[in-house]
Amino acid sequence: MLSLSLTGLDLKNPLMLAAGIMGTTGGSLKRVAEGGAGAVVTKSIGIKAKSGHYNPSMVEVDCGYLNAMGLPNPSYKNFQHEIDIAHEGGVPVIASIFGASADEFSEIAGSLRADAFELNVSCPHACGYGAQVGSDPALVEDITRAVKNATCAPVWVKLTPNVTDIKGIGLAAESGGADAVVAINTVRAMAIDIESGYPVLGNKFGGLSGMAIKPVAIKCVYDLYEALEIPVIGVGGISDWRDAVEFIMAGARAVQIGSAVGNNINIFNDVSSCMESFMEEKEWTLDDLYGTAHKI
Ligand code: RRO
Repeated sequence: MLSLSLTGLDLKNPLMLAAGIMGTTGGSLKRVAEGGAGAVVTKSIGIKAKSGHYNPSMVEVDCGYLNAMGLPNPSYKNFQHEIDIAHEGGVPVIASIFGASADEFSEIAGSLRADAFELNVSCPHACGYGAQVGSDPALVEDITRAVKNATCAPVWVKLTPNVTDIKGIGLAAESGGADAVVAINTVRAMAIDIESGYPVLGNKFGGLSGMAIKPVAIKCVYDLYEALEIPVIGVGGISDWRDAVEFIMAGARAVQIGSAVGNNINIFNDVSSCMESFMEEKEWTLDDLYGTAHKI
């Protein structure tokens, strides 16, 4: 009932693990796959190994989490083995990758074997990477085209909400040949400790995830659905099945869950079984839910 084909991948359900959560080792990705996810996305992987920003790099705030991990990763040169282990979970494994240029992105995509690539042009606190490249439509188009030329796997582009016009960036990804866009990465944010007056995060500022950002993400998905031909994958603050349904009604073909996995590793099984009961009761299919909010 929940199965679908997305950019040529067969998924048993439209629920995926978002990049950045439990995605650095094959063992943790496999564990999430076994907990019912339709696909899993790795932590973002770059050219060189990076240890990330100074701690504290993740803190809980009202209705969410603030992070400035700083793209810690082991380099693509040490990562294929983790993807291969993750595959034992029996669902598609998507490699999230980042780079400073089209050449860096295509070097990684041309070397790793994964079921799809998710291009991270949206991390809000990465000097020379992420949103710094992903706020320029021309660069997004070039990077997407270069990766499409480097791999036969589907290419998804993960967008930042920290721009005036997310549709323009989505259209640039589509022009570059993207098979889908993913919206949204974290929202640029900050917290200050009032005892000391110091910013809480080691990096001073970071990205907000979790329930607080869901309405921001819903609006981005809604706008992208209207502007683009390619599928939109929704992410941002999903914590239960109702949120997943809301994203699909806004125009998401599939959704990703990140922060909420920290509280419940079996959230994918929970969300899919509740979604199925709801759809059975309403006699609705995924296609009936898809984009409903645009039809009124
Ligand atoms: O590693 C991070 O600090 C990070 C990344 Br790559 C991202 O895409 N989004 C985010 O909030 N943090």
